[in-house]
Amino acid sequence: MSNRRSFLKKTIATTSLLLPAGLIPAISRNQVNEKAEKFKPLILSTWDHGMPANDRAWEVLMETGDLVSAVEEGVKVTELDMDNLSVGLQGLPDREGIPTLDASIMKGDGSCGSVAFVRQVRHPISLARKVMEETPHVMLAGEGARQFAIAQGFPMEAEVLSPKAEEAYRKWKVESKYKPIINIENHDTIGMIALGADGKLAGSCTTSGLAFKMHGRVGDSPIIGAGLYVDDEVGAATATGLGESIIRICGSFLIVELMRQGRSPQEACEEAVGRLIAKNEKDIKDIQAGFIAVNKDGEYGAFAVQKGFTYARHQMDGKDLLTAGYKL
Ligand code: SD4
Repeated sequence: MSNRRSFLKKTIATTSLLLPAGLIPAISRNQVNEKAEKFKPLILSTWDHGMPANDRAWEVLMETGDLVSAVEEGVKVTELDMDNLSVGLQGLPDREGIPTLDASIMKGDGSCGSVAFVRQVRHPISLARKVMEETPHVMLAGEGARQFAIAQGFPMEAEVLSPKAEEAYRKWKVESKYKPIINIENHDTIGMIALGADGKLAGSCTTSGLAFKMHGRVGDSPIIGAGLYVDDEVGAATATGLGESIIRICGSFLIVELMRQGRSPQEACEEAVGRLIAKNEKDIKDIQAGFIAVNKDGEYGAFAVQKGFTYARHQMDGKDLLTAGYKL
């Protein structure tokens, strides 16, 4: 048996506090169609910080019915969270000591916008939305993205490290290994995907990227198809973890395409993780990468290379924090 297949046979740890165990993956397509209404709206986000982000997104969705504003405002909570060292300007800097941010936003009709390697912008997700709505482009990077932010009236923040980032950077500099850190503790990007009551989808993703990365390094999060992909006809997916490994398999696009071919979100996430493992076998022990996905019927799923991947769900019947991943 191939490594990947034997790997796939290992136990999947998936828990749900509110839905009967196994309900979502076990449900047939027709049953889902009948029950779809019950599952909408649905908001999913990566990691524990997905809980407060989902709360805010839910609030915005209930107040305005605007899915794009919901996924933007939701992840803005994380961009401001001083305890999060992987998102926002308080995140861990690159090896020159400069925080640089990546973000993307996408609607199910194919509209999308992203910013990469951007400095001094408190809310890169809002800048990504401006790229989507105010320019003929999809992606702006570096100084051009910053200039666009200034032109759009975004305040420029001073480039001062947050106290936690400063301390971590000082410690890292003692050895300053010229190798991006890819260990499994160092990932906290927020990716959020949402299914509206009208069956439309949207998603957002924002990160400060890998800690102590090379200056100019861009991860998966701002790359449409890698860190985020949304298609109203099928579903949505987003990623967290080592961006290089996710880009290599066009992770989020792959998951949406697998769902288009009939896989459930859970099956699609597992297949994507299997492919990621196959393409990154040499370093896989040190890599964490995880995906969450939803289809337009309101089924959802998640999977990760390593254990310890959490994601947050918010629906009419309540909210919970779930876990997914191999038991390694
Ligand atoms: C990146 N995917 O830049 C991001 C990092 C990440 O939690 O997910 N951190 O590679």
